[in-house]
Amino acid sequence: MPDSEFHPEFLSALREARHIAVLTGAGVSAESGVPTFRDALTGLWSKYDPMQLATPEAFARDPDTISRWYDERRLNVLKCKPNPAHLALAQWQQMLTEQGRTFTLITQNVDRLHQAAGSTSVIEIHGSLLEWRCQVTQRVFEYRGGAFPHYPMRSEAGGLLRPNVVWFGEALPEDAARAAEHAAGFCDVFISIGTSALVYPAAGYLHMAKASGAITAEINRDPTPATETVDYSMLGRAGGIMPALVVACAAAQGSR
Ligand code: BJW
Repeated sequence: MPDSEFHPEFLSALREARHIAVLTGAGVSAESGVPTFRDALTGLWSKYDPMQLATPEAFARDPDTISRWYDERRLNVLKCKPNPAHLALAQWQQMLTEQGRTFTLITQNVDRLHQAAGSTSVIEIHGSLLEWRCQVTQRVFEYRGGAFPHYPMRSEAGGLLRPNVVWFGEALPEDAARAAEHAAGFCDVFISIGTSALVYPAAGYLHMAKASGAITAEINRDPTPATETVDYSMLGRAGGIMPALVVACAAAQGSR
């Protein structure tokens, strides 16, 4: 996407902004080979509905199947590398921080690819696939090894190990939720990237930002329920648009 295709008033808002907040979703990792949440079920898993699997009730009913699903996804994520969208976001954070501005990255993604790209202080509101939590002690283990030897796994305390992600009906981690809400209410520009904007409370952050007076934008392959609400909508691949946006911002800043 050439710079000239970004709305000049959007670039001007980014140039003036002191605080920028970005919310990312599965679309940002799609070009790394991580299936999006709603596309995640292929092959043997195609008979399942992801909305039914990502619940505490499903794990209680069938911990074997749910552990297997998450372990397969964990093994896939470990093979994936950050793509140009992740790298551009990390570069943008560094650039803005050096200019004394704040950049807050809130992610719904559970793959840790933002961190692998070099982003720091990432707010993970839906947890991480690389971590598992003992249901008895609540102790969290990061596990980057090969497939688990059997399913479900138990901790040394005897508790079932569950993925340390946030399932439907569960509360978001308190610190992450507080930090995300603060960033949404405090920013001058809020950008939602690669998310279907269907899952709350994440989808509400954009509305919070707008209500607090921020300029809002969306970058997504397909239209979403937020498309009509945002000030600027850019339809396309995050891996194409994000690097071009960061270049355009650097150029606009340099010409001040
Ligand atoms: C590209 C692209 C490319 C592709 N470039 N783009 C208010 C209203 C209605 C309902 C609720 C509400 N508040 C709460 C609810 C209930 C529920 C909810 O939102 N339900 C809706 C489905 C209706 N929310 C919850 O239950 C939340 N908890 C909660 O509110 O708790 C309250 C509570 C308080 C106190 C005590 C107890 C409870 C929790 C939500 C947790 C969501 N967890 C998941 C699973 C994580 C683990 C896992 O991965 O398995 O998080 S669900 C799933 O959705 C995952 C994702 O992070 C999340 C968002 O999905 P995302 O990222 O948007 O992905 P997709 O696949 O949907 O979309 C990808 C997009 O990318 C598409 O649009 C493509 O076009 C695009 N794309 N390629 C750019 N290259």
